[in-house]
Amino acid sequence: MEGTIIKGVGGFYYVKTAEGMFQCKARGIFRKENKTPCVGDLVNIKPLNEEEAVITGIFPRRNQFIRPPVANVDCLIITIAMKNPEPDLYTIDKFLVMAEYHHTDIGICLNKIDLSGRGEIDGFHKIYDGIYPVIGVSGKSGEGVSGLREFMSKRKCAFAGPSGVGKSTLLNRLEKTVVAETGEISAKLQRGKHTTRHVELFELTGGGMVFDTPGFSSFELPDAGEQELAFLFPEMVHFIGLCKFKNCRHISEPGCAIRKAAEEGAIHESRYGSYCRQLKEIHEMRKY
Ligand SMILES: Nc1nc2c(ncn2[C@@H]2O[C@H](COP(=O)(O)OP(=O)(O)O)[C@@H](O)[C@H]2O)c(=O)[nH]1
Ligand SMILES: [Mg+2]
Ligand SMILES: [Zn+2]
Repeated sequence: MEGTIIKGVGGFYYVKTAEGMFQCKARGIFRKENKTPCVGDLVNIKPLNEEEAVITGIFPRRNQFIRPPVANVDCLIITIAMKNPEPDLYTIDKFLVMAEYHHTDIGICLNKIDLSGRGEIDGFHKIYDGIYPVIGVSGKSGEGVSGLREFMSKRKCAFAGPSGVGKSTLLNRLEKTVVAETGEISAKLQRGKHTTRHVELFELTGGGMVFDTPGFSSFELPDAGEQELAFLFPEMVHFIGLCKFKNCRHISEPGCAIRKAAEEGAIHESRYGSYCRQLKEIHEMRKY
């Protein structure tokens, strides 16, 4: 029987199947093979009775994250707030690179549109339209949430983004059975409190599933080489082969097609700026 691991607690895995939920132990051999079942895994189970089963196999994963420990994320929804906290383009682009690195589908969710004007929202569309879907919502008023729900249907999604942008609030809006705590932003620190501690996968009423996690980090720079970074910016990919030098890093090399595209506006300057800054960070990190 096949199912999906939706929760792991105290050595037990909760596996949702067409026949209902099973509380499972993992087959002993996994430990020997250094395999650990993970929330999001598609697994084979062998029922012992109507409620208990043994996980006998783990299907190959689309991707796997260490922090939070989840697998098979189909789509990462990079969430930012229009205000409070102020959006930071470099942080957004780092989350996007992290998502690309894990081969997920990607959407950008602009939350708290109740706090901003049309002009600010359009500014994000100017940068990201044609690269990623941009969905404006208000977790507070509910505006745009039906569009978000539609975007999330048919796949396993997770929200990623800085604290305080409203990820838990949106989770609560989407599905009544999800009970993520929302934290008021601490006035002093201007960042949300960490309130979600476990990892769990919930079904959405409109189809699809959503991971509730303590949060994804944008800080783990991909352990990609400097040459690979441009491949994680989709709008740069088709220029890469056009550079004069094969090992071009797209900074100051003569005949660089990417820098030229940025100068001509075919690649947005803020995206090219994020690329250069992240390349530098990777370079600095590799020095040690
Ligand atoms: N004005 C406004 N506030 C929001 C919205 N969504 C969330 N908030 C508030 O932002 C704060 C942080 O939300 P939370 O969901 O805990 O953020 P998280 O850290 O990303 O999970 C809370 O005080 C929410 O009430 C929104 O759409 N508009
Ligand atoms: Mg939260
Ligand atoms: Zn180049």
